[in-house]
Amino acid sequence: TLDRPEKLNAFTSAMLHDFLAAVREAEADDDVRAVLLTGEGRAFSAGQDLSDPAVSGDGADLGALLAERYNPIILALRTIPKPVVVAVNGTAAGAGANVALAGDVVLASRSARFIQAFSTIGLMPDSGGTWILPHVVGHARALGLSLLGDPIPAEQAKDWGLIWDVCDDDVLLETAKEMAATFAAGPTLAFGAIKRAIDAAALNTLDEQLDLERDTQRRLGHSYDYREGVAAFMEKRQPKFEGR
Ligand code: T3D
Repeated sequence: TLDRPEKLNAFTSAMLHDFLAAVREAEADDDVRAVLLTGEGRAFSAGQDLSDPAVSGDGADLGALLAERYNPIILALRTIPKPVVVAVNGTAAGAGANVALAGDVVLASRSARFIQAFSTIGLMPDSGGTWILPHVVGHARALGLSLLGDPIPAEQAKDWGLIWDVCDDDVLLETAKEMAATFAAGPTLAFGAIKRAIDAAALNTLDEQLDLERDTQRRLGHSYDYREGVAAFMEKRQPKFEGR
């Protein structure tokens, strides 16, 4: 949980450091089989803390900030081979929006809004924004969102395919927790393979993607969870997946 509600969970350097450490810890711990990311208070995150002299002072090197903090977080969220559920509990602006969009299943409260706030302070979208936006909403909408920097409500984000679903504010967290718990009891190796394949499809040719499916499915075919899934189906019972 991003927990700096009095500043709308704007990212400080320490928060970004801890965030990356937490995702890496979740990846390394075999007992962790799903991740749930949310924010405390009325915002998910207002992005980079603009009051930090390291980013707003003379000679600030924003490239270094991205290289050392944001880019590793985006890559860690995209490559952790476990489902990442994001519960966007309110405003998600700037890097806060793009960190949220790096999740696998993004749920948003009805009152949430997404803002590519970068151009309003003289920047361009970062934290993967210029990659994910054209991929998921297309060229025209990616440019409109990025150039105008206007907030878009959760419902519109869903209609545009930017997020998975919208929930009433009072049930968002419960819904997200249930989803994360369902994932945590699921076939973890298959989930990791699905993430990797869907992401790879953005760059692969059909030939390459078919090869990836062949090789990955071969590996999954030797997993305990596949044997259990088939046995459960044949025995007309619920599978008990173990993530191996
Ligand atoms: O720059 C680099 O280092 C490179 C990396 C960039 C990545 C980025 O994320 S760039 C984009 C940074 N974020 C923004 O530009 C958004 C700035 N915030 C806003 O535009 C507004 O706060 C919101 C639209 C998100 C919400 O507006 P509102 O009216 O609901 O709340 P508020 O009153 O503006 O904010 C509440 C408090 O949070 C306020 O503090 P105060 O006055 O009560 O003490 C405000 O200053 C603080 N806050 C909000 N966003 C940030 C912030 N403080 C520091 N940094 C913020 N980004």
